[in-house]
Amino acid sequence: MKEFFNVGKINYEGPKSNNHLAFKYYNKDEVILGRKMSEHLKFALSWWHTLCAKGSDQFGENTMQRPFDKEDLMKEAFAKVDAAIEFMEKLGIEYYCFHDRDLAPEMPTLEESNHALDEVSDYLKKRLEGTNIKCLWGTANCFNNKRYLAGAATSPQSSAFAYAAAQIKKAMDTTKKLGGTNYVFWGGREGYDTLLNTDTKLELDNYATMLRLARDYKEKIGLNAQLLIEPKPKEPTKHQYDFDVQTVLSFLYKYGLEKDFKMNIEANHATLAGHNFNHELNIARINGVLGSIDANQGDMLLGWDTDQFPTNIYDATLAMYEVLLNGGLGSGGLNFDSKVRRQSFTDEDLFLAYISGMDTFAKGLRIAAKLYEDKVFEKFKEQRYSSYNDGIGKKIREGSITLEELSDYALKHSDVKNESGRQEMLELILNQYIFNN
Ligand code: XLS
Ligand code: CA
Ligand code: CA
Repeated sequence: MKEFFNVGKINYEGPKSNNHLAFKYYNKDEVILGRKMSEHLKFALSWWHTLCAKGSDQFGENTMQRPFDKEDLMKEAFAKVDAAIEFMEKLGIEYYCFHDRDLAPEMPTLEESNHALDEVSDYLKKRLEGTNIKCLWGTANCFNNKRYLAGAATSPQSSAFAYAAAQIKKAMDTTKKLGGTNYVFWGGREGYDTLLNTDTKLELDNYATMLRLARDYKEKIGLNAQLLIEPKPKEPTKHQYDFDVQTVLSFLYKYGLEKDFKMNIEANHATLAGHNFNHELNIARINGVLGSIDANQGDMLLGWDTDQFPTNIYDATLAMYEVLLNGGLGSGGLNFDSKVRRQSFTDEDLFLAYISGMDTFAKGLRIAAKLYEDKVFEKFKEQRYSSYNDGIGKKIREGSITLEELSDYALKHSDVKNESGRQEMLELILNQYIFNN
């Protein structure tokens, strides 16, 4: 088969290498904390940003021409399958994620769109036989078409709700066919811009109904995949309903869906919500819903979701630290929901971006593993909260205390002895681990 990319296989050459087209930290078979790096870091290619993004933005046209571009959109869809496999094999990426409409184009009717998706996914399935490439997750694009201008599951139009349901059904069938281990719900346009025209109660009830229907359908067809919700606070709507992990959690509990969904945490969405990436991972972890990661980063000077390849070593370290504390990501992985910048229009830029992102997380894993082994922060926290280990503290921890008892205690012990939180020391230690590992 003819090659699309004029770049060879990307190998691990170690930290001293000056070859940009080589890994410095990602050494897939190297064992860290008893598992191969490739098992800790199940990197996934995003079909949309990698194969479909062409560099256009709100102000300008496409800047990228790809070797698989074709006049005929179906021919292009098949060529993208071949190009994606070549790209993943060259980089040693073992997973991919897709929206229904990235795999195959939207056609004039739903029936034709379904048929197109069947054809391309059949081809993808066949082409993947004998490779070690797998589907991390599938999803439905229920936000692009103008029928979804006011949302899909939260649209004021019941026919839009029904159309979205049909797309989700088909995307779940396709995910099952491709052996996907997760299925994602990103809120798309599930939110609103003004309360003057919005019935939030009905919209949220309907959103829960859609999720319930999807959960039931998953059971019915035996789709063996974790359902994931991807929180995001704003964009495209001003108020997205899935604001952050805590908001989504209370929504799931309210509607009795908390056992059925975990979360796909995106770094850039965390910061848009005014949180750190590791805050969102942490809150998901302690609530048992850390499912998968969208490994990108934003630009703090821009107020929108820039979906850049991750290069921030602090974020990657602290993210991998949470992943290690979580005991891994189970069926989840690290999806590069990332696109090259508009001015980086060559195919080589695409390779460099992935290498850089994979190396950033590999280095983050290496540092996090050391922190984890040495229990640096955990030991400090243990000491910091030790007043809850016995006496009155133990009773508080166990919830076996009354306000009267606490009042009696405080009357006798009014001398609260605080200890330094030692933030500067901990940051200094974190830096030492980053510098030395
Ligand atoms: C957009 C989302 C999207 C989801 C999949 O902000 O991150 O890419 O991951 O629909
Ligand atoms: Ca995003
Ligand atoms: Ca994403």
